[in-house]
Amino acid sequence: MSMEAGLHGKALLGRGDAQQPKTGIVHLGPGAFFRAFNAVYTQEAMQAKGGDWGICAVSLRSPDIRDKLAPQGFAYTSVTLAPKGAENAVISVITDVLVAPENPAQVLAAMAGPGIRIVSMTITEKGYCHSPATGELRLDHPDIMHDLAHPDAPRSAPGFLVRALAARRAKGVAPFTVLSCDNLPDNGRLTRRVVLAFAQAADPELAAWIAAECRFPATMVDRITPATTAADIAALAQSAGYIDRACVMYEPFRQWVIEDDFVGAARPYWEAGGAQFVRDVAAFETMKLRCLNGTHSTLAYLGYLAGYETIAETVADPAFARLIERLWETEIVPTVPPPEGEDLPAYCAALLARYRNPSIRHRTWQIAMDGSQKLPQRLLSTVADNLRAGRPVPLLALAVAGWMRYVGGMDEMGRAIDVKDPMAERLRAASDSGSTAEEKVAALLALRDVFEPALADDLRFSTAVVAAYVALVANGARAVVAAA
Ligand code: CS2
Repeated sequence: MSMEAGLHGKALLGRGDAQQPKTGIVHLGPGAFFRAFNAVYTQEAMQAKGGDWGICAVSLRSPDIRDKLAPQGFAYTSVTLAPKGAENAVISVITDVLVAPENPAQVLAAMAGPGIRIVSMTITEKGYCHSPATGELRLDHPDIMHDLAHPDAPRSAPGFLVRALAARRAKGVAPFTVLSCDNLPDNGRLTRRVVLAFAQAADPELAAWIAAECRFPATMVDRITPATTAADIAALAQSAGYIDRACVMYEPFRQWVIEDDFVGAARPYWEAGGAQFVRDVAAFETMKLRCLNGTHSTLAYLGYLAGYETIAETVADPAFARLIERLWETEIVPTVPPPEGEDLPAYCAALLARYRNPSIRHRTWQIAMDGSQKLPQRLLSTVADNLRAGRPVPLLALAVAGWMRYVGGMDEMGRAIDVKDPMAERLRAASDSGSTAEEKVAALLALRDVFEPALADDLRFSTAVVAAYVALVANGARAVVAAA
């Protein structure tokens, strides 16, 4: 039976009589994670305490999600894949979806509206247009160069934020809070830095106003949410009896830690869904980026090379489960100061159980995307901390070597890998420029947007990466992981 046949004769989900809330949030990046996380928390907040927190979602790239959500009145189903079975909820907090490339002026007008108090973002690492190794805005980024030259028709998130803030300032309207919900270290401060650098280049007085008036709280976000597939849509049609092309499916676990620093203290009551408001998010972010995302990326590269399609399949192989348990114990947890109320060994044990959830089909290939943007905060800062403390890093070096093999573009069977990364061409060229393992590793370590000089030049690290790379080529990822 084809996927479409399973949908035959079923009606499309609609909003029913769910009342359209007033819009208080513009959200950049309406992907699966936003629909599984921010929107769900916001619906729960409004159910608990009300407030005008409807969300106008903005896609900075494709019309895809708008085209799926609009015929459904912007309602969709969120599906929690709990071990005891799926739980569905219809989420109806989205009031509109705008597609920036179609009409950037409309997006700017929405962001400048006085009813908007928060602009939140899930635009992934590369959406910040920064250099991943340093966290600085790249003024030579093509979208940033474009946006500085064409301020009324931006393409990038920094371009939209700064232009919309300029419009508010000109009208005498208070700024909105900028809420980054991406997996970046100290994401609030990073966002502030990027926005101020852009504003400084455009209009220094505006930059001073933003620095004084705007707020950029840091957040730690966590919920494993694979991309929605045609099979997910068909399964929901089977069980719920309607078609929902914008449904999302995710694990039961969720954690949202937020720095409570909003312009005019205006925000939804996200506590209703369990959000934790704290003074210092950095410790939570470091724990999550290093313990979760660090091992996720490790499993993605090495698991993909070993021929595994999903994370659950990868950790069902005891050699891989042991690898990440040892990685946590010997090279990750020793670098993570425990955040208040968190027990790191228990946190890591719970992570392994989350990875094992068989209902979550999270593809290694999906997590392997954009490694150049992810490695610094997921693996490399952990490496640097260990080296500073005089500890060796054989397993982190293996993870980095796995990434290097992966971005070389050829799997262990000699088949091409579809490497998705904004630096894919440069990575491939660096890998191809060397003929030996040493030369390939050296060429990749020389990429300054990924590796800081102090790390690239540290022989304890580079020799470990070369050794792991040689072993991966000679024996294959499965055997190397089993021997590690
Ligand atoms: C994953 C994350 O795709 C990836 O790179 O590591 O999206 C991960 O699933 C989330 O951060 C979990 O909260």
